[in-house]
Order: sequence, then C-alpha cells, then structure tokens
Amino acid sequence: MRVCILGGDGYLGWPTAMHFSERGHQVLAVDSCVKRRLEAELSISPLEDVPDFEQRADRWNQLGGNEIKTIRGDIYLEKDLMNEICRQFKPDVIVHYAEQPSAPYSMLNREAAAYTQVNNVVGTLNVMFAMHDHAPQAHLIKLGTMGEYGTPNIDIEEGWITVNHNGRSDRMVYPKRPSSYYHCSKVHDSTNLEFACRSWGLRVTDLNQGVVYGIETSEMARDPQRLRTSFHYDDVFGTVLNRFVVQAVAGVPLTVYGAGGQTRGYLNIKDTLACVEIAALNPADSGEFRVFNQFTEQFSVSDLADRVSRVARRRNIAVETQHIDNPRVEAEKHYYNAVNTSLLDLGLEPHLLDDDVIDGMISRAIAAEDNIRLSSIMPRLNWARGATSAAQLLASRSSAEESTAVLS
Ligand code: USQ
Repeated sequence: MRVCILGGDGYLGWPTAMHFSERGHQVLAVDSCVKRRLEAELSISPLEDVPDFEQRADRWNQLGGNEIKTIRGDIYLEKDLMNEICRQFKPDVIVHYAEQPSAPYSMLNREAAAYTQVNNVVGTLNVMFAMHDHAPQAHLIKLGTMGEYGTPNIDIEEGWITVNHNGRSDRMVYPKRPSSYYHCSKVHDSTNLEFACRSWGLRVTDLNQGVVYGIETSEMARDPQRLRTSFHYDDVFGTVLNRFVVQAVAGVPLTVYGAGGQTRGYLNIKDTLACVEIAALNPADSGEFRVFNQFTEQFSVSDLADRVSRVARRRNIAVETQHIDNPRVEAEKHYYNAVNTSLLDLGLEPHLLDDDVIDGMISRAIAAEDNIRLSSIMPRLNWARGATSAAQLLASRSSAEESTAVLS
C-alpha cells in the first residue's frame, strides 16, 4: 500500500512510519515539526535527545529498510500541501496524527487553545477536502481519543449508540463530554468526518485511542539512539505513566492528581502500531464513519502509581506517592467501562502492562537520569484558573528571553 503518515515526526508517527516500511509498504512521512518548536518555546525537552525528522529517516533508509520519504510541511498552514500529496503520492491510506496532542497545552491560555483547535480542526478539513478532490478512494485513519467521551455514568460504546426515546429508536453518534480544549478539538474533527462520510462517501476510521505508554518497538531496536522516539515526562507533553516512571527515578513523589480514581484506557505503543496496521488492512467502506476504541486495559491513576512503586522498590528505589491538588477539572471517582472489542475481533494481540514493561521503562529513565529537569515535574497549569496559570508558568521559567508569543 501507499501509506501517507501525517505527523510522521511525532511520538507515534515516527514509529508508525518505520512499522509500515518494515512490512513492505511505500511510506511518505509528513510533518511541520511544530511540536519541537512548541517544546522549545516552553523550555521543555524530552528525556533523551531525539534526532531530527530527516536524520531519522536517513538512518532508517541507510539500514536498508523500504525507503521512508519525508516532506517537511504544515497541512494546516500550507493550504495546497494535502492536494499535492494526494495528486502526486496517490495514497491508499492516510494515517493522520498531525495534531497538537497535549490537553494541558490547550488549557494554557486563549492563544494556545485557539492554536490547538484551528490547527487540529482546519488541518483535518484540509485533509478531507484534498481526499474529496483528489483521492476519494483513499482510507483515512484518524487518531481520535477516548477522552472525547469523558467519563459518563453508562458504558462507553465504540463511537455509536442506539438511543430509544419516546417510543422511537435511532443509531446515533455516542454523546461526547470532552475535558480540555484539546479533547474538544478531536470531537469537532469527529463531527466533521462523520458528515464527510455521509455527504461525500469518504471512508474513515476514527481511532479513539487511550493513553499510550512505552518507548520501544522492534524497528527502533535496530538503532536505539538514532531511530528513537520522544519520551516526555514534563507537565505539558508527558503522559501519566511516563511521568511516574521518571519521577520514581528522580526520587520525587509520584504526582497523583486529586483522589487518583481517574480511570482511563491505556495501551502499549506497540499496540498503537498494530491497531493502525489492522485498520489499514481492513479498510472502512466507502461512506462509512467507523470508530474503534483503541486501548487494551483500564487503570486508575492510583493503580498506576502503585504499580510503578512496586516495581521501583524491587530495585531498591524508594518511592512515595503524593496526592496533590488536581490541576484539572475531572471526576476523581467515577464509573468507567468502555467497549474495545472491534480491534480484538480483527486480530489485535495486546501487549499488557506487566512489571517487565515498567522495569524496562525505569532502565531507560535511569540511563538518562542526568537529563531529568525537576522543574518540569510539578503541574504548572490549572484548568479552572486558565490564563492566571499561564502567567505563573511564565514566571516559573528561568529566563525572560525564553518568553514567546504563545505565552504572552
Ligand atoms: N495525571 C495524574 N498525574 C500526573 C499526570 C496525569 O494524576 O502527573 C492524571 C490526569 O489527571 C488524568 C490521567 O492522569 O486523569 C491521564 O492524564 P495524561 O496526562 O496521561 O493523559 P491526557 O491528558 O488524558 O492525554 C493523553 C495524551 C492525548 C491522548 C489522551 C488519551 O496526551 O494526546 O488523546 O492521553 S485519553 O486520556 O484517553 O483521552
């Protein structure tokens, strides 16, 4: 297949590009590298240095893999880019990760919220229109999020639900209650995509993905330094398990927000790649807006803290857990039961979160221990206070020169 990966420089996009190349597909990876710019503006670095987009592709191509071609470009700002890609590359599959991915970032201030929503929603519109005009048979695999649903007091279905009301019944898009302007952007994308399938006959799979953890895939193992993906542990781009592992190694208490009963779906990065491949090999029908819930296990935040503590203690690393005031507005104790059978039915074989996985992540964090910045660990953004916290965040940074338009 001819596979175009949008967001091919990202935490998931780069491993996905290698995964498809390794399996003999023709891969075009596209990225504006804006996330690296946002990180620099916020004075944030991943735990380990990550080679440039083109350097990683060059390294992969030198190793004799099926060539990964790259384009450095912005699908939102460069209005003709997706048209050109659809006309020239003629993708069979477009995997779309090219969005601002951080919920905390989107809550920073008005500019960050607006950037997140315009970049994500208009970028996706550009993909949809390019497909309509130049690649109507291509299959779009769009990364959505389990956070679109929020934490309803009923079971979460896979995208659709049959509603009975006043004696009548209809199959409707499952109700959404997102919990950040980032998560809202994914809901807006889903609305636009469902409409495009209905009105233009596009074929779309929306992967409502849970929180991803892990940094190892078989392709990266071929040159762990030069093919690696990013490992964020900071308060803006770091996700919870990655953060807890680094906090344990740094010898600071694990930052459980609030009561710790917040339950979410989780999956290993290896399963992200497998799920995207399964979706690509089993495309949606023309006109079908198909939704898969992409996670393998559910955990509460306290469960994760307990697991990291237990594995760290086996290495004689003493770990404490601290329940800190929750910077987010979210339920801290709630019902959570989400269906995730579609991908399993299509053959997904999950890599579950066992102690060895956590231990492997601890080893990586120990190897990069000197890079851990303690100033990146405590949450600096507050959902409810919003812009006030942006000012606090600015003040908490070491140098005035680092301030940027985003934060001003
Ligand atoms: N949390 C803590 N302590 C921390 C960090 C987070 O208790 O130090 C809690 C949060 O309050 C939240 C849960 O852990 O209840 C998950 O937070 P997260 O930062 O790991 O993940 P989230 O903000 O939900 O976003 C991440 C990705 C996003 C993806 C989403 C999937 O950044 O791109 O869409 O996971 S989901 O959560 O299913 O919506």
